[in-house]
Order: sequence, then C-alpha cells, then structure tokens
Amino acid sequence: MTKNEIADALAEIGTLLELKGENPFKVRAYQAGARVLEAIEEAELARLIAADELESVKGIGEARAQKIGELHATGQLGFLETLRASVAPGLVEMLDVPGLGPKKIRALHDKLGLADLAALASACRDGRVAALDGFGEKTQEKILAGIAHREAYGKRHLWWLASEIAQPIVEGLRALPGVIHAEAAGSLRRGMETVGDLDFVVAATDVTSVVAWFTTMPRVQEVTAQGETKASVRFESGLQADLRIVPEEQFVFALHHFTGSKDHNVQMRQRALARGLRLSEWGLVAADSRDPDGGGRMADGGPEPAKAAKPATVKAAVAQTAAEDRVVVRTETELFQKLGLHFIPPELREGQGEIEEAEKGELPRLVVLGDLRGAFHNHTTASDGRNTLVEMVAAAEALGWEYLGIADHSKASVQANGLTEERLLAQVEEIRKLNASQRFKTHVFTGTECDILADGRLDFSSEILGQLDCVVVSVHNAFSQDEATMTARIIRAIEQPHVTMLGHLTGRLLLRRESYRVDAAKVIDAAIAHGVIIELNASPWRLDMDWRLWRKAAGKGLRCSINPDAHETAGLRHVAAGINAARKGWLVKENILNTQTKAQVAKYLADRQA
Ligand code: DGT
Ligand code: CA
Ligand code: CA
Ligand code: ZN
Repeated sequence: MTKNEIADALAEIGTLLELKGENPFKVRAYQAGARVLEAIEEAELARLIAADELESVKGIGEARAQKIGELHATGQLGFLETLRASVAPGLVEMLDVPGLGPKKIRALHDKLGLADLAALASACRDGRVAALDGFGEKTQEKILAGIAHREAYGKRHLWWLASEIAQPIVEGLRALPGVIHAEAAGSLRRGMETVGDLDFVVAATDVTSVVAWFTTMPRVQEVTAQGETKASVRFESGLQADLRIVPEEQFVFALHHFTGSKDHNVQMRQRALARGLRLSEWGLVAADSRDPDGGGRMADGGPEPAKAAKPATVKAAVAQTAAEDRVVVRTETELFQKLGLHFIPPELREGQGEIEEAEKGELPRLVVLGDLRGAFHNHTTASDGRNTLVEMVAAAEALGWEYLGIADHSKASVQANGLTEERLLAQVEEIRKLNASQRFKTHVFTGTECDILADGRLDFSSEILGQLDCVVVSVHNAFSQDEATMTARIIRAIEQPHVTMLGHLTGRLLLRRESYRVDAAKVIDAAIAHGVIIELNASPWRLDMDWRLWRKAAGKGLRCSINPDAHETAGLRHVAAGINAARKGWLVKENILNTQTKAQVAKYLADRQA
C-alpha cells in the first residue's frame, strides 16, 4: 500500500471507532496518525519502516507503527477488517449524508435507536431529530434533503470511476476470440460528468462466447437480461452495463447509435430522411427500401416503418434488405460523410447545434490532453494536500509538464490547515530555491487558493497577493447565502487587483453536494470585464464550471484554465477529466491558459500582476 492509502485506512479506523463510541483519545490518535503520515514522503516512510524507527515519529506511536508496517507490507490489516464487520452498515451509510459526521450519527443511534437511512428519514419526518440536543429544525431539514439527494445520486456514477471499470472490460472483450471490434459507447464515450450505465458495442463472429464472458465477469452481481446477441449485468457497486453484439458490417451504425445522445440521434435520422435515406442502429438504407427496420421503430418521433412485415431476428432483417440498398461504411467518419457532414467528436454529440456546424465544416479543433503543458491550483502538505512540494513537482515532471502552479489554502480555511501570511511567504521562498536549484525540469509557479470571505473581501491583502505568480480565489464557507449575496460576493472578489483566476464557480460536488446559489452569467461577464480566468476544476467530483456554460462564455472572450486541484500526486492526472469537460464545452487550445508554454504563461502572469 502507498502512504496515502495507508493514511486512508488509519482515517477509516478513526471514523469507525468514533461511530462505535470508542474513547475519543484513541479516535483522535488515529486521525492524527493519518495526518502525520501524509506529511512524510513515500521514500522516507519506507526507510523508517525498514529501520524500525516509525514508532519514534511524533504522533505515531507503537500501536499504529505496527499497523502501518503491516499495511505497507501486505496491503491488509486484520484489525481493520474486524472493525468494519463490527459496525452496522446503516451507520456507515449515514456518513454519506452531508452534515452528518460520526459524532452526530452516534447520538442519533444512542438516543433515538436509529441504525439506517430509512429509520433516520422517518425520524426526521416525525420531528424527533429536531428535538434532539444539538440538532434543531434546520439540521433536520438538511438531513432529509441529503437523504433525498443521496437516492438520486445513487442512480448515477462518476465518469472517472465508471471509466476505470469500463477500460478493462473493453480490453477483455477485444481479447476474446472471434471479436473484431469492441468499444464503450453511451454517455461514457461522450465524456459526460456522470453516467447512468455502461454500454458496450461489439462486432463478433461468435456471439455465444462473448455473452458468456460478459455475464461471468468479476464482480457481476446479477445478470439482468440475456439474449442471443445482448446482455445486461449489474455489478456489486450498483453500476449496470449493457452489451450489444452485431455483425461486422453493422458495427459503425450500432456504435454511433449507442453513443447517442438521443437528441443527436434524432437529428441525424431527420437529416438522413431529408436526403432520402433511413438511418438506424442497423444501417443506412434508401428511404424507399423494403428494409423493415431502417430507423423507423424508435419511440422518439422517427419515421414510420416501411410496409414489409418485421422479420423475427436481426439476421433476417439484414438478409431481407436488398444488398444494393444498403450504404456501406467502415468508419464513423464515413458515416458522417454519407450525410454530408464532417466527423463529429463524441463529446459534441448532444444535439446542440453540432450537426449544423459539421455541415458548414466549422466544428472547432477541440483541445486534447497532449495540448496541456502544465497546470495550476495544486495543494501540498503545507495545507491539506497529501504530498510534499517536492513530491508534487517530481510527479509533474514525470508527466512531462513544463510548469506546476501551487495554490495551498489561505488562513480562513482552518479546516484545511490554511497558510498564514508567514507560512505562505516561507513557501514562496522554498519554491524560489527549488526553481533555482534546477533539481527538476518543471518550473514551479508560486500562488495561493485564497478564500473569498463571506463579504467578498479576500483572505490576504493586496500587498501579499502581489508577491505571488498566480492567485486563485475560491468560496469555501457561508454556502447558504442567497443568490444575489453570493453573486455580489464573488464579483467583488474578482474585481480586486492581483486575482488571476476564480476557483470552482459553484462549489458542487457531483453526486454528493449541491452547488451554492450563484448567477453564473453575471460572474462570467464580470470575469471577462476584469480579465480574470475562470477555472475548469478538473477534479472528477467537481468539473466546475460546468461544460454547458463554456461554449457561450468562451465565445464572449472568457479564458479557461484546466486545474486539477490535486491534493496528491495521483490527482494531477485528473486533468484528463477536465479535458473531457472542456471538449464538451467546445473549447480549443487557444481558450486555455495551461496549453501555453512556460515563457508565455510567465509573461501573462507577470503582466497581470503589473
Ligand atoms: P446514461 O446511461 O443515462 O448516462 O446515458 P446514455 O446516453 O448512455 O443512455 P443509454 O444508456 O440509455 O443509451 C445509450 C444510447 O443509445 C443513447 O445515448 C442513445 C441511444 N438510445 C437509447 N434509447 C434511444 C431512443 O429511444 N432513441 C434514440 N434515438 N436513441 C436511443
Ligand atoms: Ca449509458
Ligand atoms: Ca444503456
Ligand atoms: Zn477549493
């Protein structure tokens, strides 16, 4: 196990002990141990363990040193497994409700006997929760709303996590004998921030073995549907996956159809019809063909089916269509060409004008991951990050980045160990020395993620901010302000000198926490007017500002920066999720600060500061 995984395990032990109502000193010792561990470098941890010196590190102690050693060596810990088994799963689920920590959950359990979400919801509706010491009406309302959101959230899955599951499945399918092509389609391929289910499209000669493999994959909990050429499964995590197998000549049509979106598909069919063609998941045929399917059967307002009787199977349908009626295409590019269109990247297939632009040949050349030369808004162990400055820079160098922008929290973010002016200036000095040492090829830009205080003032003075390369300003508290107050607050922050960019515009955490209320259009206009960048926070849990707002905003002149908001080295890779969102927002390289060279960025930042 890596250092951060071990820290997670210690923190989990702390949480579970707290849920069990154990001695608070013991609980705190595990929480503190997790934090101490985070501040140690990976290599140093290995050395301490090898030298048997871990227990002498302040804040770790003998009992935890032994557990850390076991996790480090084996990746497992009997103590943690026993502990997990001893806590009611319903109590652990309550941790997902915003505003409920272990202490509150313990109180709900001890005083009201609540052990799961259903019981908690009903106690809220009866007003029993509000009557408890330390809860009240407002908290009760918040808990109820949290439970309702959790149900809705449970139906969808984060793109990043779904993609991690889909990748090996695609590879597994491709490796099967008789499989010619295999792709993940659906919202995953379109790069949506969350996905409802996975959709796999396969061209194969031997359908039986593909269905058999798919329905017996690891972690499949239930096979919810199974036919000759299709199957659906549900994994233990609740995520579901659909499989379609088609003959090779239909693959492109099936891939296009199951990639969607539905709106895009409807418009494509209408376009085909206007050209005397019928497009469906099975193929593209002349509209007057006797092909019985040809796109007519969808329940979405497509054309009426042709007169011939519907054949019983796909194979029969294909056979019945006269060969000369079928348009042959081997790639999606060819499919679009047949309808007089340039290729439309999957991310743009949302039915929002992409077909019109593809007809004119005016689709943008969307930004790609390889365009990024560095990234801003990254945390270190100085605030709430889990890797040191040096570890973060080494990781950026390994990614081939020319530069890395550091932005630790400011002092008002007490919960995130925000930096005081003194600590910030010491970090600036440390970064200058690191740059001067030329230890890494990656240049480090100094900076801060400065809190926007409740009234719109900034947590640091202009005098301090003026000494930094890059200033990110973000809202981290007073989330419940009304829309007008929040909007004015953010605009006031944007108007102050030395601000380079606005962090996570809405504060949303996908499938976890709703946005605060803010008038995005007004903030965008203010940012443009003051030459302030708005970040596209690339954390897969945020993807904030939302892709739906970027096309129009960039058209008006707003600049973007794709920021990983990394709290550990692995988080730097999240820029890939940001690239997805940027592509969905029709952004090109030129819209994005961190596609520029180090020299260009350095000049831009210096000019801003001046
Ligand atoms: P999701 O799973 O909710 O995140 O979103 P999708 O887009 O993956 O939707 P899904 O899995 O229901 O279906 C995959 C694609 O199949 C969808 O994007 C378009 C196509 N499709 C499904 N049902 C229909 C339909 O009734 N009409 C049309 N035109 N296309 C459909
Ligand atoms: Ca889907
Ligand atoms: Ca599906
Ligand atoms: Zn932040």
